[in-house]
Amino acid sequence: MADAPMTLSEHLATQQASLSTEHARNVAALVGRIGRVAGVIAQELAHAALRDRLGYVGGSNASGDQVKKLDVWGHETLESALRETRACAALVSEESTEPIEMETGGTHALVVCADPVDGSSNLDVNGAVGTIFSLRSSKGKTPAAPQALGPGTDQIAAGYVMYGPATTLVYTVGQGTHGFTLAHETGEFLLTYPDIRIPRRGKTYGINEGNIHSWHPGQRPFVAHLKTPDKAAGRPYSLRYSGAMVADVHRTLLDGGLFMYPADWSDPKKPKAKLRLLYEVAPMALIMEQAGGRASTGLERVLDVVATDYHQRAAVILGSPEDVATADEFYRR
Ligand code: AFP
Repeated sequence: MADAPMTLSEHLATQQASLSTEHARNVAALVGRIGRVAGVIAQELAHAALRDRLGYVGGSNASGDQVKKLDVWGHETLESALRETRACAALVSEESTEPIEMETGGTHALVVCADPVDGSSNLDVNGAVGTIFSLRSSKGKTPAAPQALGPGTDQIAAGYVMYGPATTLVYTVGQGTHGFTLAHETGEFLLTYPDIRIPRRGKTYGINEGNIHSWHPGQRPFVAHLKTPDKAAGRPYSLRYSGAMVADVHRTLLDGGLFMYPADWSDPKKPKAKLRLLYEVAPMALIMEQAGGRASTGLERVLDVVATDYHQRAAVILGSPEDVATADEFYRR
């Protein structure tokens, strides 16, 4: 009889070697709690239409986006769960303009950067959505949130939850990238994708082509290259785009290829990106690199980008290493 798959908490215990003891305990507490919150969010999403949870609350968030009821509910649910662990020193959330400092149980508590409900434009159309999180050291400082500002290489752990036909949690603490599936009957996440390795090249690309006129001069010819038939090179690639970064990154991680959200270069002196660095782009870059992939802005490695603002935006081209390398070549031309 095959062994029962490892649970998330059992797996977290195997990932401790690369972490200091205190950090290890807090990472396990926070990732474990985020896993339990994900089970609650999955339930709520499945019944949202029945519980009048769809639609907008009115007003906008830190990034000027209109806010959905589930955005606020997701943020509040995550915030109270993290507070209970006493392992979270501060929460930087897409749904809160200012970081939220928290009481902790020790000096090695962590700063959590999170997008509680990513892809909220998919909520009312029953499309895939997700939760994205990143853990950084508070360095024992108060206030703790400013310690989250810095390069993506400072991340101690990162992960996401995808709410699709199944609920999947993927995370890394710098020892590879691993995926779990929620067993709804027990509420446990079970290891179903150990040590994910992204294919060196893919067959699909994800990008909002509606923005083609504002792309960097290297981006347009690169996408044209992906569409140009070349049997030997496995081209043309097919376009796959869901509108939720978590769903597009998850497909890319398992199947290879690319997910891209380039900056708006209408004014080359001031390129404007859309996705948020601390709780979207940097965590996905760490997950991708730990699976053998790459993540670039087109001009530099994402993990080298230094965050100086909590809701800072950054361009991203991530996925199969050979495909991202080709994109960088087009940007350098
Ligand atoms: P929302 O959470 O506001 O729906 O934004 C989703 C997102 O941040 C990311 O998940 C998507 O990849 C991207 O924005 C979609 O943006 P476009 O609608 O401009 O394609």
